[in-house]
Amino acid sequence: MQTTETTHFRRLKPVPHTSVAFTDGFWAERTRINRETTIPTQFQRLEEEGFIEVLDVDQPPKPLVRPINEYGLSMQMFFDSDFGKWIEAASYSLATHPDPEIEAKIDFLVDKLDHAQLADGYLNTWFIRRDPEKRWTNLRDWHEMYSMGHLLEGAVAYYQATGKRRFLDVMIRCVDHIATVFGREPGKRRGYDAHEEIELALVKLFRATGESRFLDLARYFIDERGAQNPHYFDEEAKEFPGGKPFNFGTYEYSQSHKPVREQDEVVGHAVRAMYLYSAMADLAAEDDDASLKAALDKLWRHLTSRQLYVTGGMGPAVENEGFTRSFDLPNETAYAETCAAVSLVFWGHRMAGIDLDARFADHMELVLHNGALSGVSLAGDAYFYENPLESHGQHRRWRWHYCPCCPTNLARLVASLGGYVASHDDENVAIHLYAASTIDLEVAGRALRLTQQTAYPWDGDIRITVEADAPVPATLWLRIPGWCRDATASVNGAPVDVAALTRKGYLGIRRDWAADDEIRLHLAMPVEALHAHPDVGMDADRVALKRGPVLYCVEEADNAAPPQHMRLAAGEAKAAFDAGKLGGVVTLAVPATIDRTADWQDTLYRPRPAETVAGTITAIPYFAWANREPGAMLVWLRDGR
Ligand code: FUB
Ligand code: ZN
Repeated sequence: MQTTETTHFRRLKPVPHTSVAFTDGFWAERTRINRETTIPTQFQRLEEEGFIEVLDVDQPPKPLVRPINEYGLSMQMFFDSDFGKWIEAASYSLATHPDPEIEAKIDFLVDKLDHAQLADGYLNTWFIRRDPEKRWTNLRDWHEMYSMGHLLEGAVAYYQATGKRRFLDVMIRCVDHIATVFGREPGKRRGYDAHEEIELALVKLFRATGESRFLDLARYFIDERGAQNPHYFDEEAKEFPGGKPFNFGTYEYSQSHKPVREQDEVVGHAVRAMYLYSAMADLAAEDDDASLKAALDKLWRHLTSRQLYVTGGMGPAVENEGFTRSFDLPNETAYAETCAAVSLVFWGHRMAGIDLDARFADHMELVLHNGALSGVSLAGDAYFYENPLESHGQHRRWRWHYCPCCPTNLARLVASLGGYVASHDDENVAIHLYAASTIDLEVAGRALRLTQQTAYPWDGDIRITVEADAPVPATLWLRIPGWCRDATASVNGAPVDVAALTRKGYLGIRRDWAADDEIRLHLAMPVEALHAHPDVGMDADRVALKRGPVLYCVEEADNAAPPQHMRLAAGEAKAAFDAGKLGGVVTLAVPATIDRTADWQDTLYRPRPAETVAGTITAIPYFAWANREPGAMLVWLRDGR
C-alpha cells in the first residue's frame, strides 16, 4: 500500500447521481420522501397557487397573484424559475425512478414553454405576456436571465433523464438569442443579470452538449460582472422610462461592486453570491483559471470564518436577504434562507472538484445535514424559508410561500444527492459523503462498485466493500471529517496509518482494488459542545451541541420548560437512537439546570437570579425541529458546566 502524495487534483468529476443508490437509512429515507411526497405535492401547489396559469401566453393576462410591490417588482416576474427548478428536481427523480405521471407533467410544462417561446428564441413568460416592450430593460431588478437560467438547468436535467431533446432545444434557442443581445461585440449590450444563475446553467449546457459557445457566454457574464465603469446598472437606469423606483441599495447586493477576481469578501444577497461563486468554480475548472480559484479561496475563507451559522446557514438579514458585517450572526432573527444553504452545497461541491481539500466537503456535509435539511418538514410537504437558531414558537412551517424559491431548490438538491457522494478521475476516487449506498464508477475504463454499509450520520462506522471484474489501480480518498478527532481504518483487516496517509483531510489508500476488498473506517463521534468566536456576541457564554455532522437543538416539545430557561451542567451527554421519535433520530440526554419561574410572578427584575432545579434535558437534531406542536427552540444553550 502506498500514497500518491504528488497527485495533482485539478479536476475530479462527480459521479452522476444515477450511479449512486442510497440503499437504506438516513438519505434513502429522505430521498424517498422527496420523490414520493415533496416533488408531487410541489406540482399540486404550483397548480393551486395559480402559477401554471401564467404559462398561457395567448390568453389576456389575469390579475396578478403576486402584485407589483413598492419597488416595481412582482414575485410573479420570476415564476418561470419555479417551473425550471421543479422540472429539474422531477427530472433527477425520473432518472432513477421512472414515473409516467411525473414525466407527463413535465411534458405539459414543456409544451406550454415551447408554445410561449418567441420566434427569436426569447423565453420569459412574464415579459411575453405582460410587458413585451420592457424586455431587457431592467436587468438590475427583474430576474429575466435568472428565470431563463433555471429553465435551462431544468432542460439539461430533463434531457439527461429522458433523452428527449425538445426542452433542451427550446432553451438552446433561448440561449442563442441571449448571445445576440449581450456581449462585447459592437451593437451588443455589456450587461449581466443582477441575480446570478444563468452563468452556472450555461456551464451545464456546455457540459451536456460540448458546444463551446455556451461556455464562452458564461465566461463573458462572469468576467463582465462589476468590470465596467460606468456601471451597467446605472447606464441601464438612465434609459429606463420614468427612472427606476428603487435601487436595492448597493452594487454589493448583486456582487457587481468589483470584478469577480478582485472580490475577497462574501457580500450582498446570499443566494446570488453562492450562485456566482458556483459558476466561478465551474469556470475555474473548465479554464484551469488560477486567478478565479484564488478569489474563490478568499471568498470561502471569509464565508466560513466570519459569516456562517453553526448550522451551515448564512445571510442573517432580511433587508438584503444576505450578508451583513462579519460575525453578525443573530439567532432568533436569522434569515438564513434555505436557498442560500442549498446553494452553499452547490458551491462546496464544485470546490471539492477542483481542490480535494476536506474543508469543502466538510461544509457540504454540515449544511446538508443541518441548515439546508431544516428547510423541509420530516413529512416532506411543509417548508421553512428562514432557518432561525432560536424561536419562541413563532416560527411555523408553511405549505407554500409568497416567494416560493426554497422548496424546489431543496427538492432538486435532494433528488440529485447521489451526485455529491463521490468524484473521480482515471487514477483517483474520492468519497465525500458517507451514507448507506452503492456507487458505480468507471475508473480508467474499468468498472468498479463500492458499497457503503453504515448507519451514518448516527454512527461513525463505515464498511466499504469492492466489486470489480478485474483489479482497478486507483487511490481511494476517504474524507476524514474536520470534526473527527479520532479516525481509524483498515483494509482487509490490516490497519492503515490514517495520520500518515491523510492529505488535506482525505485518507489516500492506493492499491489495485479487487473484488471483495473491504475497507473499514471508524470516525469517533462523541457529543461536543462548540463555542463561538468571541466576536459573535450573540453566542457569548453559550455552547451548541454537535455529534458528528449533526447539530442539535433543544425544543420545548421534549422538555418540561422552554430551552431559554436551561443551562448546561457538568456531566456527560448521552446519545441514543430513538426509533420512535421524529422518524428515528439520535437524541441527546444532557445534564442541565433549569430556572424556576414560579416565584417570579409579576416581577420582571430582582437582585437575585432564578432558583434552579437540576435535571436532564433532551436535545434533538436541528434539522428535525418544528415538526410537532409549536414551541420554543434553541441551538446556543447557556453554558453552566
Ligand atoms: O429573487 C429570487 C429568489 O427569491 C432569491 O434567490 C431568493 O432570495 C428570493 O428572494
Ligand atoms: Zn429561497
